[in-house]
Amino acid sequence: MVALVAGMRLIAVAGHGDHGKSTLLQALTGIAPHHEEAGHPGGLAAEPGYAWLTLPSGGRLAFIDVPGHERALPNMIAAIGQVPAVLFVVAADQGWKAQAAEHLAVINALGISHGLLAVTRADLADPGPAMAEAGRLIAGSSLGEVEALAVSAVSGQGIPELTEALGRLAGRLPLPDPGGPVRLWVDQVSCAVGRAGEEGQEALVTGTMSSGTVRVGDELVVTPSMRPVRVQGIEAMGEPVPELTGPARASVVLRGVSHERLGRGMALLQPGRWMLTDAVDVRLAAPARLPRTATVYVGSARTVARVRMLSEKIARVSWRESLPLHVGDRVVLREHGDRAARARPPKPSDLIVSPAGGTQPGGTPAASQATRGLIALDVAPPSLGRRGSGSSAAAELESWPDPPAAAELLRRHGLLRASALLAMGISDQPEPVTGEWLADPGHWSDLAARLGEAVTAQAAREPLTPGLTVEAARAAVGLPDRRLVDALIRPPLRLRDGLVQVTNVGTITDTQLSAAVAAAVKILLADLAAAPFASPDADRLRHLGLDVRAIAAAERAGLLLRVSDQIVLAPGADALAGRVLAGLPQPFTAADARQALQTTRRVAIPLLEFLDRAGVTQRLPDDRRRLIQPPTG
Ligand SMILES: Nc1nc2c(ncn2[C@@H]2O[C@H](COP(=O)(O)OP(=O)(O)OP(=O)(O)O)[C@@H](O)[C@H]2O)c(=O)[nH]1
Ligand SMILES: [Mg+2]
Repeated sequence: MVALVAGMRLIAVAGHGDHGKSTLLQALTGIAPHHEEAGHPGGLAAEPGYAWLTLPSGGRLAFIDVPGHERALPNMIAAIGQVPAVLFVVAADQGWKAQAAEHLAVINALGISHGLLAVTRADLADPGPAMAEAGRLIAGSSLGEVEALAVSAVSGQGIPELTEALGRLAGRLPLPDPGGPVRLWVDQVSCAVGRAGEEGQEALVTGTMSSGTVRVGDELVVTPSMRPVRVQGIEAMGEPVPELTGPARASVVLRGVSHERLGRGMALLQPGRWMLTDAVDVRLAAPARLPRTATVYVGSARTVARVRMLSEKIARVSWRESLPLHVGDRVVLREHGDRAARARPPKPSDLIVSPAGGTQPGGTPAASQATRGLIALDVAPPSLGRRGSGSSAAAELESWPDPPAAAELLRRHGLLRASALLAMGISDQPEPVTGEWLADPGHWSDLAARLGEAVTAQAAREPLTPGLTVEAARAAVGLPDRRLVDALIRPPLRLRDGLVQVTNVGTITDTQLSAAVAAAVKILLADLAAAPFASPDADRLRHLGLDVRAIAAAERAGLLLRVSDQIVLAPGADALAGRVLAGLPQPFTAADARQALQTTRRVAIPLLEFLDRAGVTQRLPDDRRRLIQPPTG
């Protein structure tokens, strides 16, 4: 039994209201899809129903019967979000209708790619025209060309063929991943029938689980509080089961929480596998100009989101709630289409439908709203500061594959804990550089260079006591953990008596640089620490006694960076310049660079030429430049 349930394939049944979805499901499965909250004002089902079927092969299909009424669209999106396949139902005598189009738009936004078309009520009209029209429209969506069948729930025509086609569809679905991260989006909550005296500490929740395995006895956490709860019982396809693997529809009895504290839009999560986020960088499934605010549907939650377009295809979307989201997840965005919504955008209190479920506030005419699909690229995006940083972020994110992998996230974040990357949804990870820390290779060598610079600069400032404590080195490079300093110490750096030192520092300061030159360089570096691109002018150099020979010696010792004969900067100023220029819209002019580096033309031009030679920047025929080797971090 466990094996059979674990092998369940989940299929959503979508289509215009009253076209015969529930009746067809009953004809297929013998089960009248049970709707929890059947008391919808219009007399129509607002909540998803549920039915299941055992195929002759032994495989089992579970169906989510999506409500067709336009006011139930949020519930429809919640129900369909985790489902890998769709049975699209169109009535032969009615043809393609508004809600069918809405459902297809949601399916397309979610990127669902497996489906079947059933043209039902074929006893009432010739199914040909409806099949041709629906087939054509569906082919233009993420479902693509689908197998189409004419059926009648009344005469039984086509039902065996549809069962066979569903079996073939199930065989094409991706295999469930029992080790995937568990997330069950709650859409219905009720009071579990607990043992005497224990009421109030148990709840029965129903929802759709996208992946992973839940077992009786497991501890899960509930969003947004991340309060732990214990799984007391699991029911799937009408029977209690000891464990269940998603995608699946499940009812779970929870211990440790009262049903009054739970509601639609919350999720049950496997501890450690999720992070909560209120901002996400997304790719638009199709390029569009999004409004500044819109409603976003994440699993069974919905919220008003602020949208900042970073390019035609990339946006940062943020909201007030804390929602569990993974890199690669799809969410649905709907624009506030009608006048009423524009005049009064929904307040946060409107957002998540109350635990009682049922109707939603607003009742916005659904047909006037544009539905868009968003693919999460970074669920913990760095803050966007300066102007222009949005466009460089977009340029980077546009180059990411779908779905992004550890390499992309590390390139963007530089350093991440393995547990944080796992909670973002990336389980395929590189070897840590130390302990739990993962690093982007480019950023890591940049950090090693910065540590070397910090140690060398200190040795120049204090030639008699060269060496930084590990904590001072950590702070100088801006590392989040001292263990990273240890991991970065490689020749010529060494750790001696608790100090990070450069092995050859003694020889250089003593023999190659006179005390006077070392002192002069120390003064120069102190100036440059305050204004890294304010190279001293010829007068200042002469005044300090730094002639061409002394500067060359200091450069050999790694104490100065000689950009040209007249321009000297602190070691590492080139990398710093690269990082500053990376923040500019590309390509940029010399004047842009001068301004960003807060320096003069006297310094900016030789520095840019230096960076050109070093392969950091490239000079274009129109004299503008672009960064060809963006520094990481
Ligand atoms: N003649 C005929 N009538 C059908 C057939 N299938 C459904 N009906 C009728 O069509 C009406 C709507 O069927 P439902 O199954 O409730 O439709 P639905 O798509 O589930 O509707 P919502 O749940 O509101 O979205 C009912 O009166 C059914 O009896 C069929 O194959 N032939
Ligand atoms: Mg129905």
